[in-house]
Amino acid sequence: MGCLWAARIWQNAKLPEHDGTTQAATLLLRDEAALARWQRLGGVLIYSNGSETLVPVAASTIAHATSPIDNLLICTKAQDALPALRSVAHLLHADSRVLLLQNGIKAQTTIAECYSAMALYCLSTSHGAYLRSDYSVVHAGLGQCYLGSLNLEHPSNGEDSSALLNSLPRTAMNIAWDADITGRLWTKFAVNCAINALTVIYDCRNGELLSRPEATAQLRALCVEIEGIMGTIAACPQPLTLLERVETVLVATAQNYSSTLQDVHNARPTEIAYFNGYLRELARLADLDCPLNDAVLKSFNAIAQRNID
Ligand code: KPL
Repeated sequence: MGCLWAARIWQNAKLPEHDGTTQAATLLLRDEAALARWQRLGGVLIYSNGSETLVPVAASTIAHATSPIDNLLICTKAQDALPALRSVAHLLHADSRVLLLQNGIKAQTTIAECYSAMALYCLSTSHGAYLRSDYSVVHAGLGQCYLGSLNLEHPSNGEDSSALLNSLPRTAMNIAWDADITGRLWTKFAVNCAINALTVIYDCRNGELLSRPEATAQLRALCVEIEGIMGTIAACPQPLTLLERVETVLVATAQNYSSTLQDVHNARPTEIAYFNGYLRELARLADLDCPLNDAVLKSFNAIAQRNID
């Protein structure tokens, strides 16, 4: 996602109709090894609609970055978002904006607590993108993006949302403003809690959760349990017809492998602690039991552990 956004922001800033207020993006990379891989291409290669473009996005390691950051887009996994923000916090200024693109809701909530004085925004996206190789990204499915303010009490919240939208690749990334972005994130979180771990347990494409009777029965029961827990969260839009939403997502993405199953297949860290793990924390806070979610976590962890061993 970081490569896709960097390329689209760079392309947007170069459009003739662009007012020139936005500078092209710089990729902030973890270390010298990541920079060396970027130097082989000298930019981001983007494949979309059957064509391939090398976008000369600049890059720097975080250690060598010195320019103040006006807009910081954090495209890491949920567990890496706070450390990523901390690593560049010295480059932010009073008017900087931080845009968070994480799954779940826990990372965003934690950052909102730690950085309450910062103008924080969240993005929720359904764009399909994957890396073919380092810095070579396929924009596979044109989706939709929603952007909204995370800390509604922050003075920046009075800012014209269209100014922020116009500084982003609004058309290429199909971005719309959402005044209740946290409601949207809670709903997506509930959907991820229902789907992602089960696709790992059944080692299946999303759609198979609806065609395998045992998986469907487990999914249905889990949705009821999740709905009960979500009912205790004031910020979560009510009523949440979770099973219907989940079924709609599973039909629309029937051929896809969930992000968590892709992580497991590629032996990468997953975000399950930020999905079903966080759901368990929420249940505890509300004094609720969540035996089905606990069972899902247990089976998931056994599989993930086997994959690491
Ligand atoms: O968001 C997803 C993910 O894979 O993380 C779902 C909704 C399950 C679609 O694949």
